Amino acid sequence: LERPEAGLRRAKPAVIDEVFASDVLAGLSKPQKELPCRWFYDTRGSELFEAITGLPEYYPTKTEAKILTACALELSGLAGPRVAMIEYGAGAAVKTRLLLDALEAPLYYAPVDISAAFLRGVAENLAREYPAIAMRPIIGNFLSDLEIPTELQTAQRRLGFFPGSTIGNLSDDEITAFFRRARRQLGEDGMLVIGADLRKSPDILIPAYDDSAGVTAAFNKNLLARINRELGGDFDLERFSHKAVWNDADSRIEMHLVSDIAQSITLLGKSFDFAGGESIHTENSRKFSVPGLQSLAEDCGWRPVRVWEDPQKLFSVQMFG
Ligand code: AVJ
Repeated sequence: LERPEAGLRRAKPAVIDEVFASDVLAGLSKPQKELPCRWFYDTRGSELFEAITGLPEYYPTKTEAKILTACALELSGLAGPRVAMIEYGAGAAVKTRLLLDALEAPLYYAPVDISAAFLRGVAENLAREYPAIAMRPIIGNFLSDLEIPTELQTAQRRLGFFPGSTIGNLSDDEITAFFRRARRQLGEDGMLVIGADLRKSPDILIPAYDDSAGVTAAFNKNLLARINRELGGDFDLERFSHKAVWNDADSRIEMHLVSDIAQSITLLGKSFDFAGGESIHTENSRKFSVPGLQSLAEDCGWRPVRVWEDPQKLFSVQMFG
């Protein structure tokens, strides 16, 4: 993908991503301004997320890895030999290896991602480490219909893997659409393993999304920096503040960027007004109860097979069949 030069600050870049532009213009035009969280992950955003996963306050990544380490052999026994593993929103390299190491003679690994370049890197690295597993990267959005290579049907079973609580970014409608598609793609005897964050005290949740080193704040604000870089915006990052709030009714952490003062910003020839204290809603990170996620899955033709949790019940790995 072509990326405009960082040096063209405040000037309209020569190359713009039309989808990004229309998402930003639409989101900033809503009464509650919002930006889709999938735009967090440019190069800088991906680096910042990587840094978040190592923060002492951010429990999800570490906890999920511990659970997967502990449950891998049992999971492998339930999945059986010679599976094709399909990873949705691929790139969780550490977790992928935990499963590939535990599975009995897996035949295929098929990571799904929108970035062809990223997928090439993932497949090349893993091919070296796992010469016996055929790599079949699938370019596409896991939220839309994907072509699953028919070759994968020759495996004993298809095993879907959706780690990292990415499911927490989705609405109920998106989750049920995902479950229904996954059922079609993985087949009636397919299985699905999902990493889902659990409901817990805001005393644990808030610091996880508003860390003392300010990395999550930088991650959130990078979205404005990206708009400046790629869409020629003039957001003053000093005049917006990161905020993480627990929305108990909807069982989710919300991230916002709050305008410290009344101000106007311009991008792509349009101007947007902010009242002092007005926010842009940038992310929902849902926290599930085990029965809550199970009932969504059951509505879409999946049966709960097994749930693994850490002793503190911070995070869950849930298997469906
Ligand atoms: C990558 C979506 C799982 O919701 O915890 C981390 C993203 N946002 N800190 C999450 C995120 C702020 C993360 N997910």
